[in-house]
Parts: sequence; structure tokens; C-alpha cells
Amino acid sequence: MERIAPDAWRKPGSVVAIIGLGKSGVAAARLLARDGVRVYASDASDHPYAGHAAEALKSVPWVEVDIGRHDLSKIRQAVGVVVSPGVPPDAPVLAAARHAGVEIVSELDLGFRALTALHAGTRSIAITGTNGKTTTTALVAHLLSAAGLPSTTAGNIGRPLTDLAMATERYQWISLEVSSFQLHDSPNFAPEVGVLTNLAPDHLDRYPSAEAYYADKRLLFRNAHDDDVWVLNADDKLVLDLARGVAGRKVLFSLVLPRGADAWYDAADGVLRLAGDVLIKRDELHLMGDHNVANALAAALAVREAGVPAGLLAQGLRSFRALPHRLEPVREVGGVLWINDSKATNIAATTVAVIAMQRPFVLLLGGRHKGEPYTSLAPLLAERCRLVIAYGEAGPLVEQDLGGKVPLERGTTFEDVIARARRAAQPGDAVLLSPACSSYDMFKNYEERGATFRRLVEAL
Ligand code: UMA
Repeated sequence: MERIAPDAWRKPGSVVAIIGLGKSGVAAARLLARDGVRVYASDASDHPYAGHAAEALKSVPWVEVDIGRHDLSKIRQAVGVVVSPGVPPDAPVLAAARHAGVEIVSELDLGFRALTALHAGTRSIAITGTNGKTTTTALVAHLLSAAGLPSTTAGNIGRPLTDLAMATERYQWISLEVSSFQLHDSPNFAPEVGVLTNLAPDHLDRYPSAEAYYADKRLLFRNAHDDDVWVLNADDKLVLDLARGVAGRKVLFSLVLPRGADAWYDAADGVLRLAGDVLIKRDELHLMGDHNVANALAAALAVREAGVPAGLLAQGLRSFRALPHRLEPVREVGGVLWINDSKATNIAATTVAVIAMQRPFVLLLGGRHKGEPYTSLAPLLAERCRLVIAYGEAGPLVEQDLGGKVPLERGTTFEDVIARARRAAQPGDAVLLSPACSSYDMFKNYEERGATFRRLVEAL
């Protein structure tokens, strides 16, 4: 087998520490153990998921699992640290490793190294940005597959890259969603094609400022090479600024430029254009909201770089459907359309969802606050929003920011929120779960929040 870990990591007596035992940590531990590296894998929390991780790794030789604590003395003596994306760079455990001079790399970095070593010839299209990255990642893989090119998705979309790297299946292309968390500490990351969908403040509970968050996003370009291609949002000044001076060829998509971009939305004719020619009609794309037109243009440009002709791109775009939890129509009950946009965990994502609403709607807003004020939503809600139901830990802040500006009620449990929405919505309305917050106050993650929404709506 090709070697993945640096030689120093395999020396007798050496131990690599893995921090965090979600999906990423478990996959990274397996990969390293398979490569003959001794691992100390720990998770500070003793929540049940960590228990599952311990169970999953129990029978893997070379791996010592520690749940509910990090043994700092072991971590200080480690030859390297592999960090999960959910562990903030200022976590005491990472500070201790850094202070002891231990090299820290991300799970993405390890996965990318392994992919390069084990899947020679596989190329990657990496997608990042504040919003739209999961849909664009899925679209890219769908367009590649529809054109007959073996491909799959990995990264922030759900499957850790270290897990994919261990798989026996071989792909020509990987559509890889990368978050700012994953780009941090990823010195070897070097995709052939990169997409930057858009930038807006997010994760201010982890970063000291929006600029610090954008700086991590910029690491998409850290190993930029003249042969690389960057697909960029021409409508987003922050995106263009971030990519300024970066080596490689830049291709642009736009919703507003009449011409000049490589792919654009011609709203007057209701068509998406690629290099001036009609790609598809807007109504052939089965996705709500203009932001999804932008995602489709970005995906088409990226996949064109794999040599896929416009006719096949068009076919793939026509057959793509909305992903779960992203402006996903769940059910119409008594003339009310219930829409699950649980993935909207920041203000910018909720903003595009609100703009996409064609009907009057009740908005379910709340969860764990992430640092941004809600005030910017007020003017957008003035037109069609019948009622905001503010709930969760962020409920009081949402009320403070929006109360008096738009009709607003406070909800308690998630069941209570759904019941209130049902009472308020009238035939012809929508109920939109687009919370602008993370889910961790009430749920394991946004998927569980969206699944709970679906279950309650299906029971109406
Ligand atoms: N932890 C410690 N010590 C600490 C701090 C945290 O041990 O000091 C532990 C936590 O208890 C937790 C673990 O570290 O158990 C962190 O795990 P994780 O959150 O990285 O979980 P994974 O299951 O590995 O999921 C991660 C991504 N999660 C995050 O970035 C928060 C998943 O993205 C991704 O799908 C997965 O890797 C596979 O690549 C989720 C996400 O919410 C969907 N991403 C953010 C977003 O999209 O906004 C960035």
C-alpha cells in the first residue's frame, strides 16, 4: 500500500493524536491505523455520539480511544495532531499542542494527502463559500455523473475525505465541499478546480471577525497554480477581492451582468447562458430562488472544466432536484406549503430563502445564536411575512431585533412552534423553516432539526 502519513509519524514509539471523534476523527483514526500509525484519539465530550465513535474504533488495532477528556500529556508528546473541523483553533487542547511544538493538520489535509497517494489520477473540484456550497457540490457531482464521468461527493457535505480515500471505488472526479473550518491547517490542499460561491459574515461564534473567517476561506487558493481554474461569483465584491492576485485561470458567473461573465442569468429572456448560448430555460431548473440559479451557473462552469459539453450540462441541470433541508418543499396541507430550509444556519442563507418566497409566509426563526444581529431581515420581511415565530436560545434576541418591526410571536418547544405556524398560516401561504441559527440548542444537527420538521408536518 502507498504510504500516507509522513515517515516521522510511523517511527516506533510515535503516536499521532486525533482531536474530536465525530465522523472526521473516526475516519482519520481508521486511515492512520491502516497505515501503521499509532493513534491516541480523544473527544472532550461524553455525549452519546462520542460513545458511538468509541464503539466504532474499539476493534481497530493501534488506536487508543479516550472519551470525555483530552489527556494533554499524551497530546503534548504526540508526533502530530489531526484536528476535526468542529474543534475551534483556540480550543485549549490545540493551544497545548501548539505550545509544545506539535504539528497540527486538519482531517481534510490528511484526506487530501491520502487521496493523492491512493487514488492517482482522481481530480477534485472543491466548493466553498458562505452559502450554496452543499447544493453546488451535489450539482457538480450530479452533472459529472449525468455526463458519464465516475464521480462522488465528499467533505463538509457529509463524507469525510479520509473515509473516501480508504474506499476501494475509484472516481475520475471528486466534488468536494470544503468549509472554512476544514481549510484551516490544510497546507497540502490543492484542488484542480475551485468554486467560491459567495461570502457573507458567518460563524461569528468561532471567529473574532468576519475578516478572520474570510481569511480561512482564502486558504482555498493557498497552493494555487497556473493550471488551476477558479470559478468565481462576479456579483460578489468580497469574492473577487479575495481571489485577487491568485495564480490560475478565473471564470465568472453572474446573475446581474448582462454580458461579460462566462455564464450568466439572462432574466429578460428567462434563460441561463453559457458563453452567450442558451444553456437551459429558468423554469427547467427545479430549484427555488435566484441564488440557486447562481449555484447552477457555478456548477456548470466547474464541470465544463472536466470537458463536459453544454448539451450534457443542460440535461444534468434539468434532472437535478432540491436537496433535503435546503428550501425543500415538504408538503402542502390545506393550501399551505411547508418548506424545510433547516440548513439555513446564518442570516445570509435565510435572506436568500426569504427573497425566494413567492407567497405570504410564516417564518420560523431561532435556535442557537451565532453572533449576527437579525435586524437586516426586517425590511425583507415587511412585504410578505405574515408572522415570525421566534424560538430557541436565540428567541429573545430575535424578538429584541425584529419585535415591533414585523408581527412576531415567541414559541417554546419545536412542537409548539409548528402548532403556532399552523394556526397563523392561511390557504395560499407558506410556512418556512429557515432558522438563521445553528440547531445545537435543541437538536444534534441541522439534519435532525429538518427531519423533525418533516415528521411533524407529515403528521399534520
Ligand atoms: N471537541 C473536542 N474538543 C474540543 C472541541 C470539540 O473533543 O475542544 C469534539 C466535539 O465534542 C465533537 C468533535 O470534537 O465531538 C467535533 O466533531 P465535528 O463537529 O468536527 O464533527 P464531524 O462529525 O467530524 O463533522 C465534520 C463537520 N462538522 C463541522 O464542521 C462542525 C461536518 O460538517 C462534515 O459533514 C463532516 O465533518 C464530514 O466532513 C457539518 C457542519 O455543520 C455539516 N459544517 C459547518 C457548516 O456547514 O456550517 C461548517
